[in-house]
Amino acid sequence: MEKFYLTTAIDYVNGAPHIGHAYEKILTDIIARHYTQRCDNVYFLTGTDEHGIKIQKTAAAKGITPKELCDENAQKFKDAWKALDVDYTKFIRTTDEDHEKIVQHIFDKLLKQGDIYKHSYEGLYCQGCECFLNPKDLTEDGLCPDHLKKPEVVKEENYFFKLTKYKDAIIKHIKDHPDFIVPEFRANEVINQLEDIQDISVSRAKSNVEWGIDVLGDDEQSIYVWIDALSNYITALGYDTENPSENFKKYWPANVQVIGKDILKFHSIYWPAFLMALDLPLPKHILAHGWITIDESKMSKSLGNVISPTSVLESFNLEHPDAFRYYMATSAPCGRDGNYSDDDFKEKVNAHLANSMGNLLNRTLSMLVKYFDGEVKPEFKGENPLAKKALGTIQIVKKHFDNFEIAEAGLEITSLVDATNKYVQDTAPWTLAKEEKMTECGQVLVNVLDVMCIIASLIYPYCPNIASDMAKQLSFDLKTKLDDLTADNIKCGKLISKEDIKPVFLRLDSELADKSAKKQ
Ligand code: ME8
Repeated sequence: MEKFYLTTAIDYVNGAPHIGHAYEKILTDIIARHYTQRCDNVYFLTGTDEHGIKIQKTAAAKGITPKELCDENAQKFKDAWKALDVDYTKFIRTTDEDHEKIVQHIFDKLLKQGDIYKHSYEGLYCQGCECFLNPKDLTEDGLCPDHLKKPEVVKEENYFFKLTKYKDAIIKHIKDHPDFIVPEFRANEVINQLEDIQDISVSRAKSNVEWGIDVLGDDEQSIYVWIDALSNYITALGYDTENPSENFKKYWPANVQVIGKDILKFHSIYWPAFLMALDLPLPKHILAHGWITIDESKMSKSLGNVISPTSVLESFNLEHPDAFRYYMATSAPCGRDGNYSDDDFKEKVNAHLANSMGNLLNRTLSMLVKYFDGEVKPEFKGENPLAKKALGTIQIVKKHFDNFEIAEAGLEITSLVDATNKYVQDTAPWTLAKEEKMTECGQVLVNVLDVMCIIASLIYPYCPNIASDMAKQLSFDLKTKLDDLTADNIKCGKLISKEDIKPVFLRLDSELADKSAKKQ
């Protein structure tokens, strides 16, 4: 694998990040970190979507300029991703000057080649979706089905993109590439939506929406959000209509574009059509994840249950985000909705990270110190009955990642931890020591520690801090690529002293912090 380019959706900056946004960024970061274990050139793009009527109105209501609102909130997203160890390569803002300039070139090119045309239009506009809705998609009461708000009637002369021209080609692409839309069950939804697709408005009258990128040579129109927002995936790499950068040539097409199920239509219909019009290849996969609910209900400002990701870290006094990352990524299979609850979070991470994985390492190293003064002797090395399962797990995890089954891969790692724990239970090294079968006892401990290196490596994308603490105590190089891992990872000689053994994850036993402290 020569390169791996992956992107997230870019978030609207009319508010602060919540754990739904965090879920997506964590998932993508986990995929990115996994592929750094398989290839040297991983490029991970995220950012913020800063134009449009919603931002304009929110800023006006706060009595600040849209740019001030964007600056303030974009920083909150960056801060949150830092706290969650989301290690992106680039953070793009759609108000970046070079992005704006390239979007103008893209628009101009499509206009000149006839894919964009001017047209007078009356339609139902939903601000929540930032798009015109088809009357047949509204609820019985005439509301937007996603935002449960009545769309506005908008009559304007706008520029339109000839989406209908690309309909057949998109349907063919989806049918010819069953893994283009992940999970596959969503492809049918998209095909149905394509059936009655119409040309789409790609600009707004400046008199209505001022906060947007200007259309070159037309003072009265600004480029409307989706063509601006979607282009970020190529402008960030330095695409330009005339002279695309080396970086662009190296990384495009994206290997996977991670988005929420609510914006799948834009990514699997509009985006492929724009790319086809620009004569560019389509991304390999669009991964549509599910939505995160809180205590089984939809997160919403009106319900007052919107949770910020950093407040979860604070209320549990977590020194790093690993437990939250692990929980979010394994809470539900990728394309399905997941749920966050404080109790479930505490129970799962205590069970998986503290009791099973953390304790296993701690106990094993403690026995090595107790019986052998922390020394690995050459006679402790030999055939490892856990090797087959451990090496097999690496292959299964890789396969899950290739299918973007991130939760399933996480559970596979837990299953290796369980099998290793069972091995310790069955072989009872403490009994072997009591019976003075010291070589056998040492063999069991080293077998376990060899597997712990594999576990550290596999858990790294989910829990980079815990993995690094594990690797340190095992004198194992976490940068080892997955394909270079063997079942023989522990070196002979003194491995560790008593004072260097430290638990990699402490149980969350404290009383749950006052939940209201977490509400935004
Ligand atoms: O849609 N659970 O921005 P956005 C899981 N700017 N994911 C959620 C979620 C939840 N409760 N709520 C939101 C936009 N998301 C556009 C995208 S891309 C070129 C432009 C996800 O801030 C949502 O599905 O409304 C989307 O993928 C991302 O957060 C940003 O949502």
